Amino acid sequence: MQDNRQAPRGRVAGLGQPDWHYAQDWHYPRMTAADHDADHQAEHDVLTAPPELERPPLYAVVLFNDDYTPMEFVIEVLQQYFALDLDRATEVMLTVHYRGKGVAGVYPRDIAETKAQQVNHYARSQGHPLLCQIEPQPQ
Ligand code: TYC
Repeated sequence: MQDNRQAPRGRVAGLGQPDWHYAQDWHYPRMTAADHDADHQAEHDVLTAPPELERPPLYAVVLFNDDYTPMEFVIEVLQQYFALDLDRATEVMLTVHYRGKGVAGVYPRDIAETKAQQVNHYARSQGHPLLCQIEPQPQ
């Protein structure tokens, strides 16, 4: 194991002592030979294993059609909350308009829930009935 410890160099701000005065008072506790052995031994004692990571379950954030929310507002929401470009946002909005619902994005549960809540709050704050819900994504 590499030992990167160093004594502080240069003057200590505000105290005005020369280097040697400060340096001679300063030390870490000295490492014994046994400490060194223990350090090296420890490296060999660590068992490593491949990380056991699983992908989180995914949820679709779904928009539902209604007769009142303006198309432009839905497009704005898709761009702002789901980072769709104008063409893709228009496509998704038209899918919702003609087919009744459409997927705005797919995320882990917490993120999907947060986005759906944000969209519903924003729509309500602007006086629109636009509805956004999450649905488990078939894996
Ligand atoms: N049907 C709405 C209209 O004709 C547009 C609309 C699209 C509303 C998508 C909601 O999720 C929606 N103004």
